[in-house]
Amino acid sequence: MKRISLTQYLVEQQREHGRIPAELRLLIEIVARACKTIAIAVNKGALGDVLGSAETENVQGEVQKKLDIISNEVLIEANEWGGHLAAMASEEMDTIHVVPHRYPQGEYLLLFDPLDGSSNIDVNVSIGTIFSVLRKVGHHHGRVDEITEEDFLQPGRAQAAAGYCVYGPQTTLVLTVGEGVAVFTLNRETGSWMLTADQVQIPADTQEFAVNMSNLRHWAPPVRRYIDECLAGKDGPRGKDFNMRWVASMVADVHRILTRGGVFLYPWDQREPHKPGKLRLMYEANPMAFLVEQAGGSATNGSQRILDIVPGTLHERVSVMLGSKNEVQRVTGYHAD
Ligand code: P6P
Repeated sequence: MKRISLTQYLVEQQREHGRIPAELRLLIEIVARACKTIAIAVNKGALGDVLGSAETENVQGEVQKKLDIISNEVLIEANEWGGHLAAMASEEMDTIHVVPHRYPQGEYLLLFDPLDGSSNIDVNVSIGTIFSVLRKVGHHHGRVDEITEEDFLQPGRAQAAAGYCVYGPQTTLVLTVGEGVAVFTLNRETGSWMLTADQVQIPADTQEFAVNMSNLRHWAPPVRRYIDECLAGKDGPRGKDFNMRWVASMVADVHRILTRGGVFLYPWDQREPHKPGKLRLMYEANPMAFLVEQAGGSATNGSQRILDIVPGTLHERVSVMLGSKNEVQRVTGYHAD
């Protein structure tokens, strides 16, 4: 494949499909550049003053790592001035961040988990940035600060773009604007994102599941049945053996599934029955579901397509089953039984 840069890819996509207007192209390029800055901070590890806890808590009540805060600030500062955005939302911020009056406002809303997989930062396991792009809907007249949290509460099928960056052995940016999934690898000599895969497809079948098995006793029966059948192997109802992977970094687990297939489960469990799941809908499940569906896979919460869920609040959680279409349909079907 001829290696083209992210910029050339975006310009050619706009020329061919008209789905990347200038403001969206600017947004994507700015987020991609911010991910490069985050990658540099992450790669410093113990050599930079970036590891360990920041001794603060986020809206989820989770202790924040220094890199969580650094990554969040990088994304806010990179996106404030461009005139492409009206507001931003982040796992690390209680409320939305409206673009300050001193800058022009644009049509897009950007949501992100600036550094997902924080529990892996200090032990040098792949982590990542997840982002989702929505359009400002409705009509706002007059003052810019009319943008409210309500404007963000759109179902995932409304996304204009979604992607993630994996800070791993390679630094990889994965992106969709609704025309399939493209993968870019960072060329560290030139600092350019170079196209290394396009129109990624997830195999419909798999023999690999990703789940945190230590929660087994807390799962609802349909999930328990699905995993038990995988564990029963070729002599069981599935007639084939399964392998398991669990990186505990969603971007790493999803990237493996986009690369070679698999099914990822973070289901509801009875530990905190009032919570529908652990993962956040707006800036984890929705962008990943958009990417997975664009690559021919499926993503449900056990009963409905994740991209159809109408959000009630910005930081709401959701049960997640995503990946190889036939496996997601099977485990979702067990919920209907
Ligand atoms: P557990 C990381 O903290 C995260 O939000 C996802 O990236 C990951 O899939 C999940 O939580 C891991 O959760 O309970 O296995 O540590």
